[in-house]
Amino acid sequence: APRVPAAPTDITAVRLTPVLVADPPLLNTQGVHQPYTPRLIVEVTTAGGATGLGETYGDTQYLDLAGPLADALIGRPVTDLNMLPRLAAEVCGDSPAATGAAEVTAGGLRGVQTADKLRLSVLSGFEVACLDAWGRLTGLPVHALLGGKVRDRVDYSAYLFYRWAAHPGGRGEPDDWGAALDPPGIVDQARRLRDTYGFRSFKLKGGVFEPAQEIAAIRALADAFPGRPLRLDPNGAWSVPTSLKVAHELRDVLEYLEDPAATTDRMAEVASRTDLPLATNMCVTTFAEIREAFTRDAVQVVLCDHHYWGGLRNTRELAAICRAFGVGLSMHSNTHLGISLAAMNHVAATVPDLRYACDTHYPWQTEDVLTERLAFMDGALPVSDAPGLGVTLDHDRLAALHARWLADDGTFRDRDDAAAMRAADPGWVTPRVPRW
Ligand code: GKR
Ligand code: MG
Repeated sequence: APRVPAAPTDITAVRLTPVLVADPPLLNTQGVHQPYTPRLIVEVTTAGGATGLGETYGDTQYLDLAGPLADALIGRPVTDLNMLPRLAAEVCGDSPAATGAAEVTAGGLRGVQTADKLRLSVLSGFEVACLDAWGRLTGLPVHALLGGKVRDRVDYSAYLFYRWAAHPGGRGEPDDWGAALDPPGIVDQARRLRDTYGFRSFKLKGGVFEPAQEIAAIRALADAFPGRPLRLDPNGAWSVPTSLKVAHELRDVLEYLEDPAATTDRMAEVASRTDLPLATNMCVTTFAEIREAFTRDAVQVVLCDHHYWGGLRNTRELAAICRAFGVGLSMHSNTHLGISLAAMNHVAATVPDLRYACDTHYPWQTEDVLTERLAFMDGALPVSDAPGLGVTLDHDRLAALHARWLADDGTFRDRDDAAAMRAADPGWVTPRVPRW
């Protein structure tokens, strides 16, 4: 049959490159970050000669789904974004990651894991790459393709972590941050992040030490940065009474308390007995979880992550639902590179009522696959008006981080904070919640 000439927006190639990115020894309630964390870089090329970039989680179960989806995209236009979920369900439906045990497994730090959520996380990387390519073809920034920006800069908060000076056994890449394991260490870390990037609000990853110790760290931050918005996030490690005690003790200094308790039930109970707003990136992580949490007033702020919510356009849908319920919206982050940060910045720029500074791990990632790192100014990222995401891939850097992934014997290809902790504490098991 005669070949139909491809339109400029038609996808002609999709390249998937798993990488391992250096990650410092940041502590959380499940363990410690691995020396290297997997991410997946997606490149979508069109007949018109544009290549768009996307990024998502790079653990094996995500890679298993990304391959078939990449094949299925060939010949489709980058503008066909509403088709992505159906296409992903069709091509990924019978993959091992999308069946059986993956149907619902309890949480981790990002809430329930379901086959749908896995697929959405994978397709988010493709959605962003398609938007980037579409923007490059038309000369429009991604925010314009989402309806246009409503702000020129997006605020971010300093993400503070208890941490060791180095990974156990001399693994990983060294850095000069030193250890932060007590209130003065956390305040020093906050000062350095403020001085370097201009951040004006501060989030402490908690659930690592006894709550009294973490309360003391927040008090020390409040003394060091009077009036600045502060947040504490133990990733669901506390019981309802502990959550209430912390909420009571920190009610005058916290902007919100993030995921003090691990389930919607417990969050609802906490919320009913404190005026302090509760935020979550754990109990509302899918559209299916919204109704119960919102109607029970279990959470007052949802921290969206465009990866597991299924992309930038779904993030805007979530924002609309939050608006309807009077629930605040901000952004969650996990270990990520500049492509994801650029994507997050574009969508954040389009959400009308973004009242909280977004989270980002980016300052902890000294490696990137971009020719130029994104630069915070006064705690904010300017919104790019360049075509697409406005970032450029450094092919050599990508190749180097991919070579690290290829050379890995499987130890780091799936993020496992408990396993990383066992390098220091061989008896460590993922703590049961509530831990305190
Ligand atoms: O990077 O250790 C970490 C965080 O705990 C991350 O895994 C969480 O998903 O940052 C996240 C959060 O806000 O819960
Ligand atoms: Mg959180």
